[in-house]
Amino acid sequence: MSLQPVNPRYKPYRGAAAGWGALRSVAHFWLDSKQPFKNLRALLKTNQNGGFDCPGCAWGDSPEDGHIKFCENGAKAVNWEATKRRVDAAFFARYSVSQLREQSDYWLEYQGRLTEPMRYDSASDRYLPISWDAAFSLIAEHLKGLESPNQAEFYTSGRASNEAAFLYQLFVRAYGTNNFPDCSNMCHEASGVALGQSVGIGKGSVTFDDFEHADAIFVLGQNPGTNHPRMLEPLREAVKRGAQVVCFNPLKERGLERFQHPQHALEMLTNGSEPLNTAFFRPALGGDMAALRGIAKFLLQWEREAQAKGEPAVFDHAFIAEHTDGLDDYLALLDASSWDSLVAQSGLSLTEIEQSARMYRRAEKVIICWAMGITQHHHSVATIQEIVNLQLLRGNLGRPGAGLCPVRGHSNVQGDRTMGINDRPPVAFLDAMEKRFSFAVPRANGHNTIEAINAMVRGEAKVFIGLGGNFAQATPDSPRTHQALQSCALTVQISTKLNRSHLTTGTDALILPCLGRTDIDHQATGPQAVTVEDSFSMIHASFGQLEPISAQMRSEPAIVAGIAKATLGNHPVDWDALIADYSKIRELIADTIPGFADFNQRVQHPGGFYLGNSAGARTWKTATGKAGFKANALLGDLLPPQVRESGQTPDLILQTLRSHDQYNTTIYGLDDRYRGVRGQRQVLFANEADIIRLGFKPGQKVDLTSLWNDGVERKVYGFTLLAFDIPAGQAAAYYPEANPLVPLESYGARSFTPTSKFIAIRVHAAQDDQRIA
Ligand SMILES: Nc1nc2c(c(=O)[nH]1)N[C@H]1C(S)=C(S)[C@@H](COP(=O)(O)OP(=O)(O)OC[C@H]3O[C@@H](n4cnc5c(=O)[nH]c(N)nc54)[C@H](O)[C@@H]3O)O[C@H]1N2
Ligand SMILES: Nc1nc2c(c(=O)[nH]1)N[C@H]1C(S)=C(S)[C@@H](COP(=O)(O)OP(=O)(O)OC[C@H]3O[C@@H](n4cnc5c(=O)[nH]c(N)nc54)[C@H](O)[C@@H]3O)O[C@H]1N2
Ligand SMILES: [Mo]
Repeated sequence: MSLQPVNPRYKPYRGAAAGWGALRSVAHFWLDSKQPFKNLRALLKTNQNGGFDCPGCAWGDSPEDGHIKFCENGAKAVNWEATKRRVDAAFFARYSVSQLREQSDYWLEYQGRLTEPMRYDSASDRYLPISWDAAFSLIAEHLKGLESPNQAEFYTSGRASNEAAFLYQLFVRAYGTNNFPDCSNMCHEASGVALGQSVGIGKGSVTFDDFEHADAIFVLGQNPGTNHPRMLEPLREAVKRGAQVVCFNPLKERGLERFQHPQHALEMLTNGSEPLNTAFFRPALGGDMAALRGIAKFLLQWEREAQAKGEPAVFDHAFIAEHTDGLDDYLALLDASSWDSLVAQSGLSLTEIEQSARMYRRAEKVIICWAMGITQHHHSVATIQEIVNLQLLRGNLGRPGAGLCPVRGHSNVQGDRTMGINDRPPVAFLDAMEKRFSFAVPRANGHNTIEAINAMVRGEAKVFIGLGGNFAQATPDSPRTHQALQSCALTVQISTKLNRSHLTTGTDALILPCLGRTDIDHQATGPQAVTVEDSFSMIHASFGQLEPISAQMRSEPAIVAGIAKATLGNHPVDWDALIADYSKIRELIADTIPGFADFNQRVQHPGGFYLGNSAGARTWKTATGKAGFKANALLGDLLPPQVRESGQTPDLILQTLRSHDQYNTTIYGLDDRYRGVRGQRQVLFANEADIIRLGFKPGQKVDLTSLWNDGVERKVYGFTLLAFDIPAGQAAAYYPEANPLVPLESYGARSFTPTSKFIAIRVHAAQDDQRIA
């Protein structure tokens, strides 16, 4: 079946992923930035030595090759940030906050860059200019007035550089709390938790080079064509040299279907494209764990057959004996899992599970990649541990061409965690901070995103500071999150662009405009570089290229230092001296964080340096010193008990995902080219048979409610039904429009990640087509 919306109003996309359509789209955003020529120069510096790290995704680049290392969506991210449009005092004088709240997320960000610090004035319902010093004093006054530092929440979004993140955590811990809710809580948290327990490090084990050696690359729950376009290149190269790319995704995402690379001019001219995947399996939402267990069960069956016949083993017994523990319990669990239950829960047929198991077995070296389709479920930690279990059976870990690859989202989300943005910091990290800076580090766990929202709703947390991001829209259960922010005494957003979080104010509220990756960061000793870490644990420098459009914007490290100095004085460091010269911050990082010795020297190496990965080196920093097979029980029923307790049966199970024209809550445009959607985002993708079964017609407007056992009505209005090639019983809608449907209490076991890919919904005829949520 091809990816074609049945409703004729939506023209399906017939071009290949990337290619001409991508270039047309880039050109559009380029011209729209109002400074196309400057931005072209900037674009050519994306991901180059001496240039800046792309503010798009966290995919790494080959340190060696000479390709131009940007993609369509990276170009959009650059043009979006490097606009000449300004959201300044004059802008805020034109609109009250209530008026701005009426605008769409798309409109808000489109207005341009935030250029000067602003403070909310409730009397006039407007933002008014404030000086930086007065803003810092106001924050300090609030923070010092709290009964306990634990009454403040310090959010981080994953664009913050290592330098900004390190200073931020140093300040917050010196102030006295580990309340670090961050975007990772909603993203790859399950990967960190699962891998930490299984293999002793919460990061991927592979490097870029491994993709050149793998015989099979499994891609689970990820849409690289839109979200990690630069990943398509190594996948395509892999297929060319005969490796298998095996996809598990309920949607036949265009980038995975076929692909042409914009920098291969000849192929583009002939409009050639070739199949990218060599197999495509379409599991039930949340069905991957059962599918993976099924693959492992086949391996076990074949292992026993091989033993009986005296044929070569299927398992890597030497690896298992030397490096792992827990095998027996896991094999017992495989025996105890019935084929019927695995087939029913996976949503795949037994033949499909067997096919994927054969492809897995045939490959000597396997990489498994995954993203949000795996991490945003109730049982994500268990699912990722099942990925590890499978890889351990054949020693597919810690050797060239094999390993684990959680493909990260934000460009420095992995680095922020390395720098200590962590609500559950490891003891060794805290010890190192305490030793180096001589203050009593807070030891109790802090709040993650869910806990922070609850604390604010209950009135226990009173100050919210956001280092980037859009907390109001990225989080689940939007009305409750908005209420949480609004019950604060002070909300502070350190941001590049206007978003709904600025309009969801506490009693007092500040907007602090910061430099982005593309901007030149001038400080006392000259322009500064920052550093980031990609999905492959490569650390590299990033230099802004464009003159900032306002002298009033400050860098993130400078803003953090300003807040810190106003709150703590010159304790535990001389904040101003660090801002004058960021290499001094890197010296502190080198002193406290393993792997960063000689940071300032090593980061000068073209392409950066490799932080190392213990699991990749077959060193297991787990409690037992081994890589663990984890025997997690399969969920009896994917439907959470809280949904069953609601007393209603869901019409559909909804996943929320990204369109091609968005970066998280940043909406670049209203099209989703590869899925054939134009000019709208308020849509519900559903199977045509389901649409008819539920008594509707494609194109009809519907309201959606979600099911939970707490009696709260969660509802969004006026979604257009789109007949789509999607498995029966499933639906999809865009994030963040569908976030009001995600119950705050619906989060992953051990990860606390909202279950954004599994929401039980009911579909109603729209009460009023005009009413848009
Ligand atoms: N251009 C662009 N780039 C981005 C982003 C962006 O918004 N725009 N966001 C960045 C961030 S922060 C992140 S985390 C990443 C996100 O990158 P992705 O994880 O690719 O993002 P999603 O759009 O959430 O897509 C999830 C994919 O998983 C599939 N899926 C959903 N549920 C299941 C399931 O149960 N099983 C399986 N097997 N598949 C499932 C969906 O069909 C979809 O293809 O991208 C990063 N890069
Ligand atoms: N329903 C649902 N919800 C989800 C998801 C989902 O798939 N479904 N995905 C989740 C995931 S994976 C993630 S990572 C989170 C994302 O959550 P966030 O990281 O909080 O959200 P973003 O949309 O990336 O933040 C956009 C804002 O960041 C600011 N910004 C941009 N660049 C910079 C910069 O360089 N510095 C600073 N200080 N600010 C900057 C701009 O003001 C912009 O408006 O959302 C999560 N929420
Ligand atoms: Mo993410």
